[in-house]
Amino acid sequence: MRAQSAAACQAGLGGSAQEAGDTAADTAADMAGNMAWIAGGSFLMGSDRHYPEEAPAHPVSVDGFFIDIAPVTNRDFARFVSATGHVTLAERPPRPEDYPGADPDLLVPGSLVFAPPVEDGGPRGWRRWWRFTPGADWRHPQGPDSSVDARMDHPVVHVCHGDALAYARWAGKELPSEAEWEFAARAGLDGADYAWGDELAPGGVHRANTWQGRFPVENLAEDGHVGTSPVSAFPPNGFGLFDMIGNVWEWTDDWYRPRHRERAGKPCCIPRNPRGGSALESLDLLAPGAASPRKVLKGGSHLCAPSYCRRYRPAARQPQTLDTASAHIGFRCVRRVALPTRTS
Ligand SMILES: [Ca+2]
Repeated sequence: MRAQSAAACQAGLGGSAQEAGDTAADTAADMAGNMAWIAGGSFLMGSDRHYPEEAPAHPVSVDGFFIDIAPVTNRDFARFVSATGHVTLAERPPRPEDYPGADPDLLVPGSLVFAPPVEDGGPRGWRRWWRFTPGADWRHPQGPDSSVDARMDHPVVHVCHGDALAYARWAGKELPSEAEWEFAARAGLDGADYAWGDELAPGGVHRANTWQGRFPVENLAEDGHVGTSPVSAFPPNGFGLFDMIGNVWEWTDDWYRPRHRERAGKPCCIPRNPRGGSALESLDLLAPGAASPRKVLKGGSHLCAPSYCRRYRPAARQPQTLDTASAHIGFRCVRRVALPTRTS
């Protein structure tokens, strides 16, 4: 994936106190207008009906939290970059010492861009359609000759986990846990396959930006969008949240583990605010090269197709190394608040 280390990515973290102060007023505005309050509750997390990494479905509970009503857009991210001077991982040259043995020609700033193969040989792995593209970054999502001028309301992409975390800290927010994200996406439809019910396109109407046609060679765009879409292009879910499903995958701050934990045997023992696995558990020891810890992505993207990757569902999840940026990964933020408890 991205030819740079997680350590290098993380080195870009952490807005200064001044940065945080600069955004206080904006953050207050976000709290009022661009975030939604999700009252806490219990729900069935995961699914036993789809991919094995989603199992077992198990009850958990989460406390209430605020969440962005839409993914962070290019307009939002531009404001962050303007205020902080943040340089994303994709814009920085990788350090050779982080990638011993790497082809020097690949140690240049860039990111992964989707490049559909011409021939239909059937899906045989992501390297067939993802291309490391020098000069691709959040301002140039398709490569150096592209721009976001006409995409300011689209979700920002080509952001690694550290870039997302830096934005969240600047905004006085955090990245969601997987449980928070999934609870918000389900919007009370406990156990449903989709964020809007049990039918992918009820009445033939698409409810999210996904892929129609034979992936990866035929993109029929029956939902109206070939690539990413404006974050308000599709109806919100029952909690008023846009784009929880499709358009771009979203970073969470939970370490990936290949299965959920087993169901609690008693109602008393339902996990409250669960937080995924550990960095060690998240390693893919079968991957070529050095193993790198991975966080959970949620929501699927415009590249998820019924014929290839049915991950346009709240329960779906995917691991991603911290230093990976690509044309279909973005994020949104949460804000956790401690509410007073009744003492009388
Ligand atoms: Ca589409």
